[in-house]
Amino acid sequence: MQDTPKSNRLHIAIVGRRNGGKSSLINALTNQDIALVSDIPGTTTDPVFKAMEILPIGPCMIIDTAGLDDTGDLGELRIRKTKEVFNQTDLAILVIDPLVGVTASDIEIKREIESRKIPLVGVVNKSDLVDIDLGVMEKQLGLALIKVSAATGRGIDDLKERIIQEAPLDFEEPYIVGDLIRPGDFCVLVVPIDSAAPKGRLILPQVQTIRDILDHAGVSIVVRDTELREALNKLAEKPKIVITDSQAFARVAADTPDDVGMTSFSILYARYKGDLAELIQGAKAIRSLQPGDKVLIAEACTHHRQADDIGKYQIPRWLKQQVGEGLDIQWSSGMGYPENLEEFKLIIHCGACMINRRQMLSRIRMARQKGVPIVNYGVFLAYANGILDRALKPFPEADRAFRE
Ligand SMILES: Nc1nc2c(ncn2[C@@H]2O[C@H](COP(=O)(O)OP(=O)(O)OP(=O)(O)O)[C@@H](O)[C@H]2O)c(=O)[nH]1
Ligand code: SF4
Ligand SMILES: [Mg+2]
Repeated sequence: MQDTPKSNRLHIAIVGRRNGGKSSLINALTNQDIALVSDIPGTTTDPVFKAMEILPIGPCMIIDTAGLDDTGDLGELRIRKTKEVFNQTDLAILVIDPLVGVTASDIEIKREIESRKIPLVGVVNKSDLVDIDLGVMEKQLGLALIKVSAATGRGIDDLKERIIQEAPLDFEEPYIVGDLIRPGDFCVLVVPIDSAAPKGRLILPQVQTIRDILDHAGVSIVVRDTELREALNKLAEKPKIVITDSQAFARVAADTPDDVGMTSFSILYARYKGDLAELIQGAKAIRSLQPGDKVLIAEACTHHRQADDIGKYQIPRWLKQQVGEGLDIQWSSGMGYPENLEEFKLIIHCGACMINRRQMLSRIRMARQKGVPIVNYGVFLAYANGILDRALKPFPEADRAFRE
């Protein structure tokens, strides 16, 4: 698995004949005009990858593909490229064009997908144009089909429902750090033992990260920030990654050589629990905050507050330094958000250690629905310390989202 880093996003490939409405279906699924549509067969010529959130499925990578009935040498090349896409497909949607019916190329591609054990959802598109006898087509293809219309939106909710049912289970359980390391790699975990550290134990994100490193045959070296430099000097081999508590970010960044990957537990958790690329958008929104704006600091549980609690004191202090006194900061804790979410200019969410990924994704989704950018503590602190740039290097997709 170490050779095929797995993204948190569900990779959905849309395949089928030319002109069947594959690109139109992507636009219908995402409610956006992102894929190029035209009535000329062969409009999409190469696989096109788009990272996006499909409500209510969550973060996905949609892969638009060229039609599989393409002719000539160029056609063959396109078909080969489309088949290569299957190497990174978690789920495929086969689009049947009822104006043409089920064809040999539909049957061939269905067999190809099944032989690769990729979950497959079949749809008959353009149901607004013709009367479709689903039973006959299902028999010809040997696959259950859903009637949809990319043009009118009919059946799109059924399709989403089916995608959720068919999505592989491990989509729910991405790695913490296991996809970034190879067996034997050294991972240095920096855990400051200060007044904020609980007595006699490590906290859950630290423990789970160690477990994930063990599961992937990596080597964990756990040190305080004060011993980091010495530990790095003594190691015979450069570590693959240094993972630090957010609070020690600046010091750890200074002690870690530039060519060693470095990130924080909170950023690993933003990725593990939610959608890092989406939380990066929230970090960017910090820049445009103005006096008078409302900011929500949302925590997923009602934990005991420390003397210099991040949510209660540290983040508000930093915001006030940057934006001035007039910022209207409000807090929420526990399972819900306030009713008036749309009034906020930014939501700053905790690390979500007490809730699962689906719950955190749904909180991100709610924020998005209300048009409010959301960031979490880890991403926020990295941004505030001016080292988000560095902490995102191990994650190319999020890094791109930050720089765009
Ligand atoms: N009436 C109707 N037209 C549709 C529907 N879906 C797609 N079309 C039309 O069918 C044509 C082809 O749509 P595309 O989405 O470009 O099809 P495609 O499968 O991506 O085609 P290629 O990229 O050429 O392989 C366009 O003219 C669309 O407007 C639908 O549900 N109903
Ligand atoms: S990170 Fe969130 S869920 Fe975890 S203890 Fe803090 S407030 Fe609770
Ligand atoms: Mg197309």
